Amino acid sequence: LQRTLRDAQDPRRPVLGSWMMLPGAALARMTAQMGYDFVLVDCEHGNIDDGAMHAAVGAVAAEGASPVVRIPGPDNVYVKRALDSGAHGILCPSMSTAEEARKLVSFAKFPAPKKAVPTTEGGTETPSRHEGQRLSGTRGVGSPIAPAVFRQTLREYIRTANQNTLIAVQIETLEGLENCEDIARVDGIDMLFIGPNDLASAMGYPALEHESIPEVQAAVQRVLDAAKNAGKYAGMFCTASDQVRRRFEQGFDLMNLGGDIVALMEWNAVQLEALNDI
Ligand code: 3PY
Repeated sequence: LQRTLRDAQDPRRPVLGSWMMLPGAALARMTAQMGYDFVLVDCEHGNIDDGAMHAAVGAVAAEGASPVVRIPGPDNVYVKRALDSGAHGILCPSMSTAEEARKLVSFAKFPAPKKAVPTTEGGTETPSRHEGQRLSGTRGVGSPIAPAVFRQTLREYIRTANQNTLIAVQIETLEGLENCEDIARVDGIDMLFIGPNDLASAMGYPALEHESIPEVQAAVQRVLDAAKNAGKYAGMFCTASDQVRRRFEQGFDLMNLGGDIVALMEWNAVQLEALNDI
């Protein structure tokens, strides 16, 4: 079952992850060992600071799963810290416009080299040998940590990271919904990921009731269609296996199956309830 995001492209089954909101390398390692394709390290709403993010990313990758960091917002510093920790991908909350999405891509991609460089054999190496050529941005070079997480040399990492790291953006605001087709078409945006609780809130409904509200479900379908029409992946926040099954059948590619807090709270609630009579 265990695969990383990079090779998890079998359309017959969803790409599955777990949502990590609590800090700890041991927790990250144990979650990855469950057989998930990815572990989402939540630095937006989770209790995960920069050091804990580094620890979680390293532990998840060491187990052969993909660490994906949800950054707090579309800020260059957050993108840099997450990718430099070795994240295989980033998830950016509340993406609102195509312009903002283009900036995010630029923060996340190394500049593609344009000029040939002399080689030791006396020839020149042309930029076309650089795999990251198609996408280009302003990401600074420097972290030795990300290459180590990818088990690459720094040179290999710089050549391949633009292609190998996934950029997912959350559609969960009214502006984002209105612009989701344009956002999906931005080169370098790989996935639209729905935050259904925030989307329902933004539409004027109670967040947790999103599953039963037709208008929210129509918006979910619109975002899914926007992603698919642009040839991009679609992801959905889920808290249970039946939701994952339904969303996969609807056409979503990637889902989380709850996460640490959901597991902790639900297991305790069920077990405590079972003892209510004594
Ligand atoms: C949402 O449901 O709004 C999310 O962003 C998941 O945390």
